[in-house]
Amino acid sequence: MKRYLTVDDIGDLSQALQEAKEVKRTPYAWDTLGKNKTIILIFFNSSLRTRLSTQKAAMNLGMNVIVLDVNKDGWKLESEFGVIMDGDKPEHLREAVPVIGRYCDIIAVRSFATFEDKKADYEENILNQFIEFAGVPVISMESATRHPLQAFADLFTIEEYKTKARPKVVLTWAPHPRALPQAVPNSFAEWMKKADVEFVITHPKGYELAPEFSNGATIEYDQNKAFENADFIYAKNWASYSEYGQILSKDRSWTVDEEKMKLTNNAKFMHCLPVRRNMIVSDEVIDSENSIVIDEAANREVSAQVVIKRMLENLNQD
Ligand code: AN0
Ligand code: CP
Repeated sequence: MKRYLTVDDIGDLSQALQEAKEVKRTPYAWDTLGKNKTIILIFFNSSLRTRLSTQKAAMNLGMNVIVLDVNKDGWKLESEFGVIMDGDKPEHLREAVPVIGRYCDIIAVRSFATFEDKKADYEENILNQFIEFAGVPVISMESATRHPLQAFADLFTIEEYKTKARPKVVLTWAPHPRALPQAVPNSFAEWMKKADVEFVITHPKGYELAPEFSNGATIEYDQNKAFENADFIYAKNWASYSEYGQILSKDRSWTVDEEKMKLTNNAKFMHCLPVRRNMIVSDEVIDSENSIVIDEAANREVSAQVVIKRMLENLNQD
């Protein structure tokens, strides 16, 4: 594996899930695979889970780990081409990325959508410069349009908890005070459409995901109807795609609460975290026995380890 950006990079899903199971059972079975290999985790945005789980996964494989918070350390990095660099950014990605690639064997990067320019976000302007100029494998730790380590962990968690062959999985929009990216729901949709699940997305009008992600999924605008018979409720806020980056609603009737969970088939509650209580989900639901958010977050270590392990196996072959 040379890059990990979308669901296509993982290949066969059942094989990936099998590998995840093995990694979870014996995390230290490959603890010399990464000897004398270095991974850098570069953050343009905040993180708790991604930073810790990816670092832990790399350490399980015996790697050296460097973490760079671009907003605190290093120079501010320019990403536009052809600009006169007379502003606050002293260095361009065009130099910084290949330099980092000389020190490290794998680069993992987090760079959220800016919501300033829909085209630049959906063309993955920053991530693509890493892929083009790094000279080493690149892992997305959430890009402008996708969060593939999260979606892999989510599918693995569903696999662990499902009680029937083809569970009903509902992705529901929920209110939030700030404009959040579409990366998490985009990736979740991308993965669920490939998995053996009945997949339904519910959101208010105006919150349609980009067609490349929503095509093939069932869209149900009535949240109560969507919840009927659900086995998994996956809550997430995102800002509008059509009115790009706008908050069109903060309607708290979309908050996942006990009344709504009663409509389901005793569904498990999932969220990628961080979550705002009593905006996205009520205290009662997230604190209930049906909430699996902590196990879901724990599985981030597993998905990261499968991806890094595959990259190391590939590097060792070269
Ligand atoms: C981010 C998002 O919605 O994309 C990260 C989630 C993993 N969330 C926030 O910024 C609160
Ligand atoms: N779920 C997730 O990616 O969390 P962090 O933003 O804390 O990394």
